[in-house]
Amino acid sequence: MATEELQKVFDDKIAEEIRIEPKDWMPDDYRKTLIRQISQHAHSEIVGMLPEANWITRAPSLRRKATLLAKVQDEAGHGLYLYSAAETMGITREEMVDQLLSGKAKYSSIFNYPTLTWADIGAIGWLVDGAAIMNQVPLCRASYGPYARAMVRICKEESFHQRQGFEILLTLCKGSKEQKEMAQDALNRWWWPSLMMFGPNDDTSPHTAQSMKWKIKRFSNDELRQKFVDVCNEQADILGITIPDDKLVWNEKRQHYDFGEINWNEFFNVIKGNGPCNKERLAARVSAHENGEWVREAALAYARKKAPKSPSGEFESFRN
Ligand code: FAQ
Repeated sequence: MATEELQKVFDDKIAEEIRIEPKDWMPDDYRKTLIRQISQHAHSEIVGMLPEANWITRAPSLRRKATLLAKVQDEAGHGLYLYSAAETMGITREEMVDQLLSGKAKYSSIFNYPTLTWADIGAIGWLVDGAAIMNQVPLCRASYGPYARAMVRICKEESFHQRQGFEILLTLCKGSKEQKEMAQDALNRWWWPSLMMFGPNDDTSPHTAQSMKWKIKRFSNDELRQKFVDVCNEQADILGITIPDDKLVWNEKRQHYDFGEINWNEFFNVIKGNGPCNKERLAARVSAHENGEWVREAALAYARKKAPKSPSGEFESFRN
């Protein structure tokens, strides 16, 4: 088929809400955009384990420890489904990992902030997973099949994460004066970075318009950010803590909350690599990759040999 005909088949599928699948023809830029977005998303899930993993050994009870451990493990799983979805577009896992470890690839700005207290773990669940859900539920309807399908499970798991975070904060807010202050302090530090997760304003976002035409994105960055602000305000009231924005006010005419200006200098500085923890996060990933060398070698050696029958035999084959 000529390129124009292939393009028409693709355009018709997008118009009729028929999913694009890996073996289908697609424009180069559609492929490029999806590889960029899905791989950045996968890297975010992987780097996103670090701020919370920081609290696994210090969680205040066995129940909290087990829940946090499971949550961090879920994020690793999300990274793996997403790397697999990106691989269906023709990029290899090694290329993506190289892009992350060399500092070339982006990952979400939010994971470059430190987790200073236990309340930060509550704030991450409530706000960061909350923002992730707001952004990712529409991605379950993205036009590219493998990405959309991966998002279904991811969103279900993120919903549990959001609730466990809210419950951590609710417990703190019902506790002592110091615990409530800790929750307020976490909200003060995580609120604005959470709003930045949705990306630049629509008029400065280079990718939104085209991604919406391709039905990868179903809502713009500003639309999703607004929905998030609207729901969080009510949830902060239930917690009894205050969102740190004196411009946050209900606008009867718009039927939405107005809110203050985001510090975009801070955002662009963080995504350029100069946030509070960028260097630490990348160093942790590089070190994990280097320390995992023997696992990759062993897995490869195992895959090259025939699988031995007994579990003890498996270890033998790793050593040989
Ligand atoms: N941080 O034109 P746009 C999670 C970049 S997962 C860093 O608006 P687009 C789960 C953008 O890549 C969180 N960079 O671009 C979890 C582009 O750069 P490029 C991640 C950002 O793609 C919870 C440039 O700015 N979620 O939280 C950010 O149309 C708890 C221009 O931006 C996803 O990845 C940012 N915040 O829209 C894990 C969801 N925002 O490539 C652990 C899927 C923008 O031109 C613990 N992704 N940039 O150099 C998306 O929905 C979109 O990619 C957006 C950006 C909305 C993030």
